[in-house]
Amino acid sequence: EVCKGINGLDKVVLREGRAFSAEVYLYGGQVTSWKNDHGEELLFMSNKAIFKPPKPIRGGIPICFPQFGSHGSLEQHGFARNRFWSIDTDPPPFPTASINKTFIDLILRPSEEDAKHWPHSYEFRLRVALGPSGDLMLTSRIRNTNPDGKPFSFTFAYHTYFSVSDISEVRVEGLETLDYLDNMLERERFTEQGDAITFESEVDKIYLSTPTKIAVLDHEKKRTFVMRKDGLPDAVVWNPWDKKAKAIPDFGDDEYKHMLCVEAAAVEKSITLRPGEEWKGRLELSAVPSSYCSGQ
Ligand code: TA6
Repeated sequence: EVCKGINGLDKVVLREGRAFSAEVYLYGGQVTSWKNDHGEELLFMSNKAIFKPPKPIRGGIPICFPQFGSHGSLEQHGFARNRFWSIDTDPPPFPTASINKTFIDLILRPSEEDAKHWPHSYEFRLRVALGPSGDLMLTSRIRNTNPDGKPFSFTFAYHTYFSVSDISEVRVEGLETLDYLDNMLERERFTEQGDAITFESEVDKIYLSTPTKIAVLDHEKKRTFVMRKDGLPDAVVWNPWDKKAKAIPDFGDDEYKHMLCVEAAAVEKSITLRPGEEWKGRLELSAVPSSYCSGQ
């Protein structure tokens, strides 16, 4: 249902089963909560998150569009996460994948202000769906509606903040041996070593041509987040660690220990749409019990 969230901002709550739930704010079209059947919160939300436009909300799943990062003319990660979306009452038929799910359809349309910096017309439809087993699915459909025949290009990310018990006991599987651009070294290209990725310092890497499925294993909780993606070839892995965390005003000093961003993205190669063309990017998250013991 639609209700008032923090600071009176509108949010939609989706519920399934005993206690599965998800929340998405119209501000930013941002998922801010995803709970399992025990009502446990699975996404990280900073205690210092500022739910006040035009600041982006620190946590959940910010939408980075039409630009990932700060390498362009727009604000960092583009404007979609800093705008008010509306509920889409007449969406075009969505893929059948959403059948028997509880979902909400949101839409973002260009504003005069944004057109000054990104002079294109588009429709960005976002469906947030909660499956009967509590899996969370985000489907973005972006269409070029330029009347003047002009194509446009964009980069994109679902900037997902996973909640983890202890970052030093987290492992990521699925990115081994892949090339990545290191955002801490001017996006210089490297190749990842051969075994699962673990964390002991700041990391900010854009993995390229990644598999559909990536796993984030939380040792203490004996829980694995499984991320499946379509239309999003890259995956960004980010933890600010202590020094960077202290420098981020809406991020608690110690909170880096309890979060990891693994982001389904299209960064290395931008996506180009001609008028009338539509791009679809899907993210599906599930949280399953895992028998992972650290150091394995
Ligand atoms: O996801 C990685 C990243 O690009 C990092 O470089 C860091 O800036 C992070 O995004 C958070 O960006 P934000 O604008 O939300 O503070």
